[in-house]
Amino acid sequence: MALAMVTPADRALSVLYLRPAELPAMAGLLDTRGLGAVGFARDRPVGLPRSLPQAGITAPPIHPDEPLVEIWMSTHPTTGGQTGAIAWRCDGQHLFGMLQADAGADIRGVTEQAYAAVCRLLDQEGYPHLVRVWNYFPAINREEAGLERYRQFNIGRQDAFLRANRPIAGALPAACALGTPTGPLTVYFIASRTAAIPIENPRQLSAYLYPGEYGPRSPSFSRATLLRSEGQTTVFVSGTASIVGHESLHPGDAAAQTRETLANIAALVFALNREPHGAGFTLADFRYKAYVRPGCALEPIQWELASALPAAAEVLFLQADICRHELLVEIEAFGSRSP
Ligand code: 3EB
Repeated sequence: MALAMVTPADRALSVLYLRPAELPAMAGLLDTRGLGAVGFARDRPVGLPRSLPQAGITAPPIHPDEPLVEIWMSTHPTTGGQTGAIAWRCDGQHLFGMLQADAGADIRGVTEQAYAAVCRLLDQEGYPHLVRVWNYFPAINREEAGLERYRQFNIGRQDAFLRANRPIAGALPAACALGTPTGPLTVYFIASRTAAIPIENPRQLSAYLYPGEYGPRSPSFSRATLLRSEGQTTVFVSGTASIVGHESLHPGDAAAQTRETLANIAALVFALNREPHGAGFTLADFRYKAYVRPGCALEPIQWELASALPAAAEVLFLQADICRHELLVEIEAFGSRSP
């Protein structure tokens, strides 16, 4: 059973979540229309489709409580290749890429190299616009050489964008950055031949403008991106947490953090609605991925989401560390409409 699927339109992106046992029946479709596969499990997942860029991430699903595979699909035939450490696949409009690198002692340097490789690939293949990036690496909140690893990651990411002559404010991809207990740095991304429209959140300071108290370099991401293609409007909502302005609110209170996060997502959808192609999007047009810090009870978070989101909204809960130690929950979303 597919847990969810976005209705495909012409040259459209969709995402589905499958149990590993369901993959063999999908093999033919994945070979022709698949863009990439991401396994979420406690351990290295088995049986990911070998024809696609793929990796396992040790952010285990906690609801449903079983390994899941996130599959990005196109409605058009896909082709791909391997460029250095990056496995990629594209459909003429979108390029999906997957990179893993040993995240040992120098997360800053490893991040910079990874993002430099991503920028080079996108320019070479003619999909220059980074629309959405997912980042996962171990011990995200650990201090190393006097600076938290997440803050080091931000230096590496921004330096790579600067060296590639890319903007570090304004036209940035939607993103998320989560901590895992083990494993390498995993960066996977969706890029486009055409530029996306960045959306900022009226309740939140743009992350790329965060003041120095959150680290020597600000995080390089937009609150959301809106991508128009022939037959589809796609919206990627970045990881969103209980941050208002630039401050974390409700430390230690997961239910209150969830309510604040939902208020942030609602405000973002309001901002999205002011864009010509974003008009009419509602919370019902998205599917959600909620990251919950280990040791934090799931039920209050689930309850807050159930009372605020439309009844049919699909939410996948994963366990992961959030990039500020006081944050317990972070929620991202993907939505699409056609035409
Ligand atoms: C925040 O709003 C919470 O560094 O790529 C959310 C989304 C967060 C993306 C990133 C970080 C990132 O600052 C953390």
